[in-house]
Amino acid sequence: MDIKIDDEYFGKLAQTVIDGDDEECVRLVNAGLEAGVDPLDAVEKGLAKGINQVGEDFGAGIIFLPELAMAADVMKQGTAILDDRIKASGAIRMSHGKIVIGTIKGDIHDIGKSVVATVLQANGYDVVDIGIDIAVDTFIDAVKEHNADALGMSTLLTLPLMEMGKVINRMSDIGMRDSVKVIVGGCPVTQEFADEIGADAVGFDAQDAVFKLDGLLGINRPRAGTAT
Ligand code: B12
Repeated sequence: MDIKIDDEYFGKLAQTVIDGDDEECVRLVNAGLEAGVDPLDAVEKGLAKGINQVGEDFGAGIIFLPELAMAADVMKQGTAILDDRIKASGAIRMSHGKIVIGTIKGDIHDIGKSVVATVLQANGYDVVDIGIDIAVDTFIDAVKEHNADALGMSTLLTLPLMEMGKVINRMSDIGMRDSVKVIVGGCPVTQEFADEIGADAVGFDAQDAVFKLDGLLGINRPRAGTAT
């Protein structure tokens, strides 16, 4: 089937993420690639628009957790195909910086952290998602190994909150703190708590994570609702 690569195509691609329709997403991505779509455009003009919309709708209480998780999954399936194509073609994906992200020790909540990781990736960051229940030393080792510009830590639980402070203290002890920005998030994480443990920023949702990380790393981009 012939597909025309135009605004309508990108709009349909975005809509598959909003609808949580993985089959249609994969079909449209593959059909687009056959028709010669630039995989970067498919991510940035299509899938990213969809997940950004979903993030806003979730923040506004228009959609709920199941839709959000489904959208993140669809986005991941689409970007996996496109990332493979980008790597295979040797194209260099624009990167605003590299962030290691994980959920702290004692906490297995994965969804919010993964949504943040996906949206950061869709917005031009190299994201290394090291998973859940991550110990202090594992965070430190991953930042070193990937030479990351930033570290993101997530938790939804009150009990292990101080694990975040321990990671930051360890970073200071080994002389890593000045060269790596730290952003924290998750429902019990307040601005006051972030200040107390010496984090650089707290992100209250995925859009806010992009906004705050952009600020920390000096990235300027047009914002929704502002003239482009
Ligand atoms: C789904 C869920 C689960 C699932 C998790 C599935 C998964 N794969 O992640 C399951 C069922 C496994 C689970 C288990 C538990 N859960 Co639970 N869970 C939830 C629930 C209902 C939703 C969490 C969620 O996914 N929200 C949707 C995402 C998108 O939102 P989010 O996580 O807040 O993330 C957003 C922001 O916070 C921010 N963000 C998040 N991380 C980061 C990181 C960075 C760097 C940045 C910038 C931003 C950022 O951006 C995200 C996107 O918008 C919450 C209640 C709630 N409404 O939050 C309880 C909740 C978090 N769970 C709770 C509890 C107690 C538990 C258990 C301990 C229960 C038990 N007794 O076993 C266990 C945890 C065991 C453990 N060791 O971790 C409590 C926590 C209470 C507390 N303050 O400590 C809550 C609040 C429920 C409650 N009201 O009691 N849970």
